[in-house]
Parts: sequence; structure tokens; C-alpha cells
Amino acid sequence: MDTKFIGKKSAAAGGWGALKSCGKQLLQSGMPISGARAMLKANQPDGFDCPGCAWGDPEHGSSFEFCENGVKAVAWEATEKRATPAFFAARTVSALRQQSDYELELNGRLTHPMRYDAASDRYLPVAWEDAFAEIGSILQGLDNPDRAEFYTSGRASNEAAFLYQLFVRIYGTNNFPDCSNMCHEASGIGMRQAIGVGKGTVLLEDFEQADAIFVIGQNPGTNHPRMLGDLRRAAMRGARIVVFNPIRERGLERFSDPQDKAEMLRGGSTDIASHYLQPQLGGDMAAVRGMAKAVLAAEDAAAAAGLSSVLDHAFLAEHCAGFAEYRAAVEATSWAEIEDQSGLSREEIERAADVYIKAERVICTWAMGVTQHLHSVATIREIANFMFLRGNIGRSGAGLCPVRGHSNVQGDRTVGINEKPSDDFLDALETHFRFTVPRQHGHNVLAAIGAMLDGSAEAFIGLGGNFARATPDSSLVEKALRRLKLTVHIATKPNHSHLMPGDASFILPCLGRTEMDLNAAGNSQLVSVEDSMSMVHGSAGINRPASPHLLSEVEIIAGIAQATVGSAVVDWAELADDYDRIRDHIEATIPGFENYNVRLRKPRGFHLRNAAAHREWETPEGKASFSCQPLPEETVHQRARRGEGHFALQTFRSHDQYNTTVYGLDDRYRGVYGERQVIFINPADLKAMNAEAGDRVDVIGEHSDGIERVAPDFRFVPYDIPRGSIAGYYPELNVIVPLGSAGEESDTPTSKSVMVSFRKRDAA
Ligand SMILES: Nc1nc2c(c(=O)[nH]1)N[C@H]1C(S)=C(S)[C@@H](COP(=O)(O)OP(=O)(O)OC[C@H]3O[C@@H](n4cnc5c(=O)[nH]c(N)nc54)[C@H](O)[C@@H]3O)O[C@H]1N2
Ligand SMILES: Nc1nc2c(c(=O)[nH]1)N[C@H]1C(S)=C(S)[C@@H](COP(=O)(O)OP(=O)(O)OC[C@H]3O[C@@H](n4cnc5c(=O)[nH]c(N)nc54)[C@H](O)[C@@H]3O)O[C@H]1N2
Ligand SMILES: [Mo]
Repeated sequence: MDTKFIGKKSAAAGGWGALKSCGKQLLQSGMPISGARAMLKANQPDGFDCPGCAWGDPEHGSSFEFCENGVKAVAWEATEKRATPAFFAARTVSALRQQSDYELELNGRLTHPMRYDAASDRYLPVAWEDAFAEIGSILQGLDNPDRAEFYTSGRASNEAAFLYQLFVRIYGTNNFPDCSNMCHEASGIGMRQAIGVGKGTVLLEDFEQADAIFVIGQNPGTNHPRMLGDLRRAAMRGARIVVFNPIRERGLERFSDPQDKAEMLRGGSTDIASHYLQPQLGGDMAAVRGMAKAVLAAEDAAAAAGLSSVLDHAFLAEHCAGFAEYRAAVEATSWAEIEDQSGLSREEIERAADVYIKAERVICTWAMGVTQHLHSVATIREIANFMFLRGNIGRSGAGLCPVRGHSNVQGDRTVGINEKPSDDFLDALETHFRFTVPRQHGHNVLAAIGAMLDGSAEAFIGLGGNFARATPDSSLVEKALRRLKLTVHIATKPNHSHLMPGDASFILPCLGRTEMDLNAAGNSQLVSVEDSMSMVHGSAGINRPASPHLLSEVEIIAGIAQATVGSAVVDWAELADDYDRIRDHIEATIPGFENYNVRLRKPRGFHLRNAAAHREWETPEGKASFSCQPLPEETVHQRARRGEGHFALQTFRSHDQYNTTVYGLDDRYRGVYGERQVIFINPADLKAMNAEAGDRVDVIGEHSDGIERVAPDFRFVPYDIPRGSIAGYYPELNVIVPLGSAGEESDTPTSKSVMVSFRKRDAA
């Protein structure tokens, strides 16, 4: 068997490997100088916000915070390669469709607005004004504004996102499918129910004070590398780090900090996790309940022995509702159930609970390993329950920390990208701008796809992103896009969604975050973003734009808006000419943005107040609310065990990708090189199937809806992962993630628990 693609794993995350990879990235980008210049300004007070992730920035941002994947994101945007009109003239759209995600973006930055020409099956250049006029006239011509879908990817700035939602609501719909629907939706919903605020309660400084940090379903070594620095500092001063992850992720085991010269010279590294638990996919609610059970048992034992209590009785009495019911639910959950569903032993869970009990201050962080399951909201409620037991919220060094994905996904929600807007927000828009706002809730991602498939949606506008590849059943979604009257993509680089043109189709190229955005008078415009810690800060690009024909996202939205709804309510051109004016409108309609234009220009920006962090509970009960659900009757992993040859599959990210953007074909931390069509699987499972490393198989979707789903030609990689749970990369595997399986309440595709089987491919 050919297993050349399986190689050595990095000994630790970070280190010289990261530096080497950076150098390579900068060289390949063809723009080392500008790249390096850009790098030095990332996440600095007077530079741009790194488009890599939504981790917070340190107070003293004077020295560059090194981050390999931040460099990749910046270099990827700063490439010298260009997808020009000549490039498009030389290739039909059908031919471009044969390129992989990796190859497509490698073609470089888009330079001109383009319009699809069906006769030649090519994209041809179009004048901005003509594009706006045609888009406006098609949108005006729809019978009903609810027949258009307005997608947002989480890189858009607060200013672009606010202007976009304003335009769309004046147009008359709340159809705002956004990447959040596939990402942290469950976190927002679960936390709003539990603590009244759908955002994390901690600040970066809290990581300096926590005695224990629980990291659940997250791979920061790849996706939030700057978080590793904070975890490492915590580990070095003796804080315990407890990881829940079915896969042994390098960055959570050991990290060598490129900022630490002594460590780099020694070739040393720091152990990150003090406890590494490997649950089955979807087993976290059971695991957390098990820890709660252990905490309650410890409380009983302490009471019997006359020792001081384990629970924070004062917090429970003063701040919480539903504790008695929760205790009963925990008692009703047996250890047998917990062990079977989590895949962890009682002893392991008790050891983790012991860390929790002994720690005065605990932070719990999580990401997609928690949010992309059927029972994600229930799991997040359980995490909150667990944290309430010892009052681990609303005091320093403690709290809940969902680690966001896209660099401004949290800000986009804050400024109104929401298909279910609150009445307060709509009232504020109506009073301030004096137009009748649409009140009916709109479409999220899955509803938008449903509407495209049943013909009730006729237009799709994408503010960034790669809708057709990021969504489940991606081959169906591609077809759905092609049936529309209008598709518009505001983008920086070509991707597969652009190659699914409707009757009229436009690619509108915009400035990236790292590029200078000058207005008519030549003044540099500032945008703003909000990180996972609710810090809002400014961002101004420093690189020369990839093409003189680019417009900023704000200008593009203003152009479409002017052509569609005119300037009766808002003078779009005036707002686009000075983003301070947009911020004045945000300040006037959204709480927390007082004095926005002044505070934004402070070095670290400002913090949006989080009531729960002050122990003010904006829940119906006015308290922190325990939930008392039973565990799911059966998870996909448990069901898979009953089916012959069935497995629970999670789809995650390699070290060389940013969502659907594939930077390269290696996954250094997992020892895979030059290949993305792989399945990580327990060696005992391979043996039981009579299979070996490198064997080729088709992955077959086994969702119970009778639809045949096949991801062809994947190869096995033996890996340290529990038996029955397997893993492979998104977006390639999105063809077998079923649209019909969505999280309860969150409606998020269940991309971390897909039932599959394998079909051997002929050795030929
Ligand atoms: N370089 C880079 N940075 C990124 C991104 C990127 O693609 N590249 N994407 C950005 C975005 S939009 C997001 S949302 C974040 C994503 O950040 P992550 O959530 O870290 O992303 P995933 O790769 O999906 O990793 C999920 C992790 O959860 C684990 N996991 C999966 N299922 C389970 C489970 O049931 N239980 C437990 N306990 N663990 C589980 C997986 O093994 C994996 O380690 O990163 C952001 N930052
Ligand atoms: N199976 C599976 N599916 C998933 C996930 C998973 O873990 N598994 N994760 C989900 C998650 S968490 C998310 S957030 C979504 C991501 O879904 P999206 O946000 O839709 O996808 P991205 O890949 O981030 O978008 C990449 C494209 O954005 C454009 N772009 C880049 N920078 C800019 C910019 O500055 N402005 C504009 N206008 N465009 C820009 C480029 O053209 C690029 O091709 O995918 C989801 N899908
Ligand atoms: Mo995300």
C-alpha cells in the first residue's frame, strides 16, 4: 500500500516548524516584503485586525504576537497572483469547476468586477455602475423581498455588516443566513438561556488568573494559535489544563513558543494538557454530567465529614434558578449511561472533576467539537450547569468562553446580522431611520437552502464566504444556486460558489482587511471588529490594494443599496465616504457603542459590557438558569456501534486551511503530507475491517433519508482516536453531511457526527 503521505508528526506545536512554514508561506505568496510588513502590523493598535481568528489581543501589543496561521491568512491575501479578466477569458466556467478548492484560490486575487456570460460560459468584465444597476433592477423585480437571500461570512467589518443589514431591511426582508448558523449558533442560544447573554463572559486577563482551564472540542494549535500562548503561560504557572477531545491534538499536548527565545534554542517545549480525555464524538454532555455527578458526590462526602462545602452555596442561593431539579436530573443519570455515551471511564471523569473541585477559578472554553452536534444546545447548557456549581462565572479568572471562528463573526451579530432580530433592535432602527422594518423572521442557512431548493428563493447575495462549499450536501446546494435568477458574490479570491452562476451572476471584488481603504479625499478609512472577548477595536489596512479597480465592502454594499432602494431613507454615498458616519448610526441604534468613534481609536479599543460577567442575569427568571435535561437517548456514535461497519464521522480542519480556503495539502501536526482525502481511524477498527493504512475507500453517507451520498476515494490513516469515531477534512466531506440533520434549537448542520460506512475501491 502507498503510505508515503503518512509521515512524522511535529513533536510539539509551534516551534521552528511554525517559523519554517511561515517563511515558506511568505515566499510562495510572492510578496515577502509586503507580507512581512503586513505581519508586523497584525493585531497591533495602529494596524489591521488579523483576519485569522477571533482570539483576543493582549494589552501590551507592542511586540508582534507571532502566529503561524495568522501569517498564512495575511500572506494569502497579500499574494502577487491575480485572477484578471484575461485569466477568466482563457477559461470557461465549466473548466474552472474542475479545479480543486486549493487550485482555485491559488489563482490569486480578483481584480475586476465580472459578469457571467452564458453564451461563452465565461466571466467577462463589467463596469461597477452597470453591475449595480442590473443587480438593483433584478432585486426590485422580485415579487417579494423574501425571495432573496443575503448571506454573510464572518470576516465582514462592523461597518460593512451594519450597512448591509440596513439596506436589506429597507429592501424588506430579514433573510440573513450567515456563517454563524453553521458555527457558534448553539453557543449563543445555550448561553442566552442559561445566563441571559449569548457571548463569552471572560477577558484575556482572566486566563492569567485561572487555576484550571477546561478546553472542550477545540483545536487551538491550528485554529486559534495565539490562544496556545495563553494556555502555555497558564500551564507554566501551574494552572491545570483539562482537554476533552477524541483526537490527540499536538498543540494541546505540547507547545514550543516561537516568542520564547530560550525555549526555541533549547528545542524545548511546554506540556499544555495536564489531563487529556478522549471522549467519543458527541460524548461531551455525558462527560460533563459525569463531572457534575462527581462534584455532587464530593459535596455529600464533605458534608458527612463535616468539611467545608464543595458547592458555592451562596452563589447557588442568590443567583441560580433550578438547582434542585438539576441535582435530581444528575442523580437520575447513571454512571453506566455516562460511561457508555461519553466513552470515558468513571475514574477518568472523576479525576477531571477533582481538578475542577480543587481549582478556585475555572474557565471553560469550547468550539466546533461542541457546537456541531444534534444536542449542542443541551451540551452548552450542561457546561453552564457545571460552572454554576462552584460559582465559576462573573468573577475574575473564571467564566464561559466560546472561542469564535471568523475574526468578526461576533461583531456581525452584534450589529444586526440576525434572521431573528430582537424587537428592541428593530424598534431602534425604525425610530432612528424612519422606515417600516420587516418584522417577520427570515431564513437562516438551512432555511435559505430549503427555499432555494423549492424554488421560493430567486436571488442570492454573498457578502464573502463560500456558501456552496461550506454547507452540507454541497453538491445539492451547488445545483440550487444555479437555478436562481441572480447570484452575487462579494469576494477577494475565486471559489467554487462563484462557479455556480444563476441567470445573472456577478463576482464583485473587494479590498481585503490588510489593504489600505482610502476615500475620495484620500483619507484612510478605519473599520472595526469584535473579538471573542467582546473587545471592539479598529483596523486599518496598510498594503497597497491588489488592483486599482477594487472597492471596499462598504462601497459595494452602498452601490447595490443605492441601485435597489434609492436614497430616500439613507444617503448611501455619504456613509460610504466616511465610515465615522456609519458608526454614528450604530451608536444611535445599538446599546454599548456610546462614543464609538472616540473609543475605537484608543489602542485596544473598548469592551462591550457583558451583564452576566457582572452577575446580572437577563434571563426570564432573572437568575442564572440550570437546565435539567436527560442525556440524549442515543448519539450517532452509539447508533453506529449497532450497525455493521458503521462509524461516526467528524469533519474538521487541517493545519493548512482556513475553512474552505486550502493553503496547502499538509497537516503537519497530524503527520499527513500532500493529501487531503484521508480518514483518521483507530488501528483496531482497521484490523477488524481487514484494512490497512493507505487503503482506498469510498465514504458512504448512512443518514436515514434514503438519499445516496458518496465521497469517493479516501485513504486510511491509523490514528489515536476512540474506536467507532473517525475524522476527515471539511469541505471535501461536505457532500456526505446531510442537510436533513440539524442541531436541536440551533439548526446547525451536525458536521461533527455523521453516520457513514466504507466501500472498498478496487486495488486497480
Ligand atoms: N487556521 C485556521 N484558523 C481558523 C479556522 C481555520 O479553518 N483555519 N476557522 C475559523 C473558524 S470559522 C472556526 S469556527 C474555528 C474552528 O475552530 P475549531 O473548533 O478548533 O475547528 P475544527 O477543526 O472544526 O476542530 C474541532 C475540534 O474539536 C474536536 N472534536 C470534534 N468532535 C468532537 C466532540 O464530539 N467532542 C469533543 N470533545 N471534541 C470534538 C476535533 O477533534 C477538533 O480538535 O477556527 C477559526 N480559525
Ligand atoms: N462539514 C463542515 N462544514 C462546515 C464546518 C465544519 O466544521 N465542517 N464549519 C462551518 C463553519 S464554523 C463556518 S464559519 C463556515 C464558513 O463558511 P464561509 O464563511 O462561507 O467560508 P470561508 O471558507 O470562510 O470563505 C472563504 C471565501 O471568502 C472570501 N473572502 C476572504 N476574505 C474576504 C474578505 O475580506 N471579504 C470578502 N467579501 N470576502 C472574503 C474568499 O473569496 C474566500 O474564497 O463553514 C461551515 N461548514
Ligand atoms: Mo466558524
